[in-house]
Amino acid sequence: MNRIGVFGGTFNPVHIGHEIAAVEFYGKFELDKLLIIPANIPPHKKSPEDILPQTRFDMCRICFDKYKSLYNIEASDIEIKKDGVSYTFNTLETLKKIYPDSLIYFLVGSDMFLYLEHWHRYAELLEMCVFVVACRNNNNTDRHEILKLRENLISRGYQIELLDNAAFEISSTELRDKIKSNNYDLSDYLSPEVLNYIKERKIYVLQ
Ligand code: DND
Repeated sequence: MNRIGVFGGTFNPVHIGHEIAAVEFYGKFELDKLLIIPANIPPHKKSPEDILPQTRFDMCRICFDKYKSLYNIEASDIEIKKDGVSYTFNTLETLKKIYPDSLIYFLVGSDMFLYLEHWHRYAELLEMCVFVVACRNNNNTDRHEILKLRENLISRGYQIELLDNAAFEISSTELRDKIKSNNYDLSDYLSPEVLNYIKERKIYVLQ
């Protein structure tokens, strides 16, 4: 059975924490394909009105294009092509039609995993894919909460895996704030392609 990985996000912007987690995910779960899927409108956040979905998609595309010769990873426009809110349930339903004989692995950061019970059609979602949890920080309280929730879900028959990645503590919000204050010393956090794209188009800069 093929293994299709999915990594969904707002990716506003996509950063090195996302990139490292995605590549580790691909390798550890021996994926046949990994789709990076930026949301059109994320269900749980205020819509990033100033940044077009197409712009967030373009940043993902240029970020992950460099892996093409090595891995089967690509940015997918499946959510941004649809109007409205991008519920993961709907996306997985569509992917299950496109890849009927595949097992879907969905990568989430620890913050999103702990929020999972608030996701649209949460119980059904848990039956549609294997959730894989990536650490976002080295906080032991978070880790304890993740293990507790994982144990609970596994005892109810669901499949939850841990990426066991080395945490890379950065968030898109922090990066946007740095750019807004004209701090472009971000080569430790953004891949060069994405940083150039942001600089050239003056994205996130207060006008
Ligand atoms: P975010 O906007 O939180 O992603 O969205 C994550 C995914 O969850 C999207 O596909 C949403 O559509 C889906 N979701 C959320 C809530 C409700 C529902 C669906 C629903 O259907 O009802 P970000 O752009 O902030 O980050 C992308 C992913 O990367 C997230 O899972 C985040 O936790 C993770 N992440 C990191 N992982 C490892 N190291 C780091 C990370 N920073 C973010 N440094």
